[in-house]
Amino acid sequence: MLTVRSDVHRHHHGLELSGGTVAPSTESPDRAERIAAAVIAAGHPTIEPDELDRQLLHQVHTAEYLELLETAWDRWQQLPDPGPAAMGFTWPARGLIDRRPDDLIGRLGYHSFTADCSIVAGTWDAVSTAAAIATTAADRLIDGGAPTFALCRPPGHHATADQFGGYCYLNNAALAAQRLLNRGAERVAVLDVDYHHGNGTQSIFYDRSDVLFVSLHADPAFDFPWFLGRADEAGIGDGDGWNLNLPLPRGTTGDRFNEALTVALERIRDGRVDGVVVSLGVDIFVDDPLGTFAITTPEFRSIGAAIAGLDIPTTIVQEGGYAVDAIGRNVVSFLDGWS
Ligand code: Q9C
Ligand code: ZN
Repeated sequence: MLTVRSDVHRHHHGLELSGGTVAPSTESPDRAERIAAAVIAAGHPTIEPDELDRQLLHQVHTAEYLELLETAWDRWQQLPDPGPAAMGFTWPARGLIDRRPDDLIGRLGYHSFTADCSIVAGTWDAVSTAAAIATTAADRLIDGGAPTFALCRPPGHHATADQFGGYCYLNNAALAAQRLLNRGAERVAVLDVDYHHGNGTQSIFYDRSDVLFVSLHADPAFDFPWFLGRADEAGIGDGDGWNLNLPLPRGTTGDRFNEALTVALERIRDGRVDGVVVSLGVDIFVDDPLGTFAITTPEFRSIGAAIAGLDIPTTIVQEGGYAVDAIGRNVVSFLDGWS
C-alpha cells in the first residue's frame, strides 16, 4: 500500500505530565521510525508529502489556533526563564470564562485541554508535515483509487478546531476527510479504531452530515479523554444521527472488538459514503502500555480485512500505539488486510 511519510516528525518530542512528574512524552519519535522500518521491510512503496495546503488547514482549524501553534515556540523563547517546552497550566474550566487572553501562557491554556502536550522547537514543522502527509494520502487515493497509508506523527484525532491535547495538535484524519470532500466526495466516513475516543474529530464534525464519525474506543467512564465519547452522543443539528460512539469495556478481546466493528461497518454502509478515513491506533494491542484491550498482532489483519470488505476508497491515518517493539508489525498486519 502506498505510504506517505517524512523524517520531519523527528523534530518533535515533547514533555508530558504523568503520575505527577513531567517527563519525555510516551508519544516518541521511535514510534514512527519503527513503523516506517516495518512498512518498508514489508515491501510497501513510500513517498514524501506534497507541500502543505494552508487553505485546507483553515477549513478544519481556527486562524487564532494555527497562529499560536506556529509562533508559540519563538514567543516562549522571549520569556525571561523559558524552560524546555512551552506548556500552559490553566484551562478555562467550569466556573471560569472562555475568553481568549493575549498573554502567551494564557493562550497556551486557552488552546489546549490536557497536560500531556507541549510545544518544542520542532513542533510546528512536525505537525504541519503530518498534516501534509494526511492530505497527500487523501490526494493519492483520489488520483488512483487504491488505498493509501498516511504515516502521521504526531497523531491528530484528539485535536479539536482550536485545542491541542492527547499528544495531538492538527487533526490529520479530519484534514484527510475534508480533502476528500474538497476533491468531489459528497460524504465520507471517519472510522476511528484507536483505543482512545477521537474527541477532536467528533467535535469538528458534530454538526455536519457530510462526515459520518464512527468510533470504537475504551469507555470514557474509565479512560482518557473522560469528557467525551459516550454512546448517547449522536450529533447535533444537521449532524444528528451522523455520530456513532461504540464504547467498550476494559479487557476487550478481538472477538468483542469485531462485534462492535460489525455494527460500525453496517452504519458506514448505510451512510452511502464515497470515501473512508481510518484513524488507526494500534494502542488496542494487548501489550500496549496505555491501553487495556487484548487485540493480538494477527487480529489486526482481520480488522483491516473487515474494513477492506466495505470496498469503499480508503485512506488510513496513523494515530496512537505505544508498544514500540510491536508497533511496526501491528501496523503492517493491519495493512495486510487489504492484500
Ligand atoms: N500517563 C493517542 O493515542 N495521556 N493519544 C496519557 C498517561 C493521554 C493518547 C497519559 C493519552 C493520549 C493519539
Ligand atoms: Zn490512542
